[in-house]
Amino acid sequence: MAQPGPESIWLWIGTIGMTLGTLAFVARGWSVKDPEQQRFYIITIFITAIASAAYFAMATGFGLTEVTLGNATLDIYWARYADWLFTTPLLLLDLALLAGASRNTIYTLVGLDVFMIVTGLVGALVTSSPAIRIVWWGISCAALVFLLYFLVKALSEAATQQSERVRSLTKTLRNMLIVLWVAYPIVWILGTEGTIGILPLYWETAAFMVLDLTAKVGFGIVLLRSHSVLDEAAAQVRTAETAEATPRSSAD
Ligand code: RET
Repeated sequence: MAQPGPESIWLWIGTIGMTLGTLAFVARGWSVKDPEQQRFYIITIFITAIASAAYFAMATGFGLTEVTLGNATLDIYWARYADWLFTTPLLLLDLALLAGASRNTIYTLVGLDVFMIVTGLVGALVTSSPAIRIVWWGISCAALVFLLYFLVKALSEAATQQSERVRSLTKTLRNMLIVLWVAYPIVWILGTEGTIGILPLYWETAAFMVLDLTAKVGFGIVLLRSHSVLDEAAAQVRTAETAEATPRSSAD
């Protein structure tokens, strides 16, 4: 098993940050009784709890492997992808539930997301040539572009049924998500995985840690900040569901 180098400082900071985030969300959610609100807490708590375990695994060298490419050896933290595989669909679910998106939208987003992470993992582990790795990166990026397109479309459709406050929260979270998620492939291609070697492993690990903490703990803080907004969102989803379930009158 490969041993983490000096970059482990960032992995420990990530472990602590994710753990504190998890504890804060658990403490805040403990007294929440409304099942619709609990749903957002359950999802968000799992997001940071999974990341906290993944960061601990990376900091202690379990999540690290060496990939040999020609005569170069790359240190690849594969545990990131295990983390993202579960946590990125959960982040999308948080946002989709807030917006009251349809099941088909949720399946599409999660499907594209899983495809994006798995093809990114293949790109990180492939040993045939740097060019092939970059092709996998391109495939993964294409999935991200489709994902963001469907996300923006679904959220703007949902906006018509939302109250002003819920719409503004959805918009803030959507903008955070777009900016942060687009940064990941940039760090990847500039970092160890991209083999171009512009960003050394030490700085790449720091960059991913800041992105992960903002995309998970930061996102969770913004989402769970106001219980009254979450209440409004739940009420809107209930109204939409009732309207869908009510049979049309025979005059239709
Ligand atoms: C990879 C591989 C290269 C191409 C693309 C990628 C996208 C990754 C993303 C990750 C998001 C992670 C989040 C984690 C939360 O803490 C896999 C780096 C497009 C978008 C939000």
